[in-house]
Amino acid sequence: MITIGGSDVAVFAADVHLDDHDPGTARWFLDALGHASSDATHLFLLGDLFEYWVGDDQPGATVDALIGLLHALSGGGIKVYVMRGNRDFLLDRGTPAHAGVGFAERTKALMLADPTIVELFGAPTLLLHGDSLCTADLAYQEFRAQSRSPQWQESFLRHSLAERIEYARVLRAQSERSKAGKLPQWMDVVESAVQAAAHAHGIGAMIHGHTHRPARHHHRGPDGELVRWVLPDWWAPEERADDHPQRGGLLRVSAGGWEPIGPWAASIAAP
Ligand code: LP5
Ligand code: MN
Repeated sequence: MITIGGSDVAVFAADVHLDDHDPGTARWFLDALGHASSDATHLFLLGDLFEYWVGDDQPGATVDALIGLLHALSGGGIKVYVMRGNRDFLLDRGTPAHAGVGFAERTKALMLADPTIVELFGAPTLLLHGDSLCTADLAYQEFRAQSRSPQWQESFLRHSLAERIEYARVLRAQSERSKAGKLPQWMDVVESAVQAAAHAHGIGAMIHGHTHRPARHHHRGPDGELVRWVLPDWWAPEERADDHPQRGGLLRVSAGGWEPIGPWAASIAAP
């Protein structure tokens, strides 16, 4: 088990949705990671780092910049962990024709299973992307089950890069259309799924993203108190109206406590 304690500093982020079409968000996130890395010992990226991921041959200046930064952080002694999300579940799954180096090797990051338990300053803490807790979204859960099967992934990865990018774009558009017809509560976590995960793993804290509803929740369940941190999504495009503030932020955990950093901090009440 990954154990974090003593003078360690762990930093968490999710849902950055990096893409060449949004250089503003990419620059902001890379800057934030650069700053946070001045005293971080562990960095956890909990899914949907990329807008989509079609295989480890995915091209792009933003991809290259992020890979370069993660490689530099790893080289500087920071332990970098990457969990796959629902947009980038193909990270480090290769491509059939890919003789080159995979995502984990290029970044020197460790890929994390979803979910993963870490010991965080004495508290067993469950890390997840968060989509597995959205059990009321039946259409999504069906798609999730299908697209996580190794057979489906293998057959998808056999397509050319151009075809895979086209599929990803079509699916992204379909996802936006399909979300417009869903009730907001279908796209949030389901309390019974949260309680079941806490019970199954015997944890008292949980950190996830995916829902884009940043918060610190306190749940009371049969096994006692559960604190659930929901990380924000990142959004700071260059062409942004002033009445649309940028979204994003990191969660920093040290012996001194849990500290949201960035715009989302203002929305989190003191414990
Ligand atoms: O991502 P977000 O926040 O918009 O919405 C998610 C759910 N949507 C997704 C899809 C991703 O956005 C796109 C993933 C791109 C991956 C690229 C690589 C693989 C390409 C594969 C190409 C076939 O995860 C959305 C949830 C929402 O979170 C909230 O939880 O509601 O779920 C959906 O919109 C899914 C629809 O409800 C059902 C989609 C059925 C799609 C059928 C296509 C089958 C294709 C497979 C056959 C080859
Ligand atoms: Mn997600």
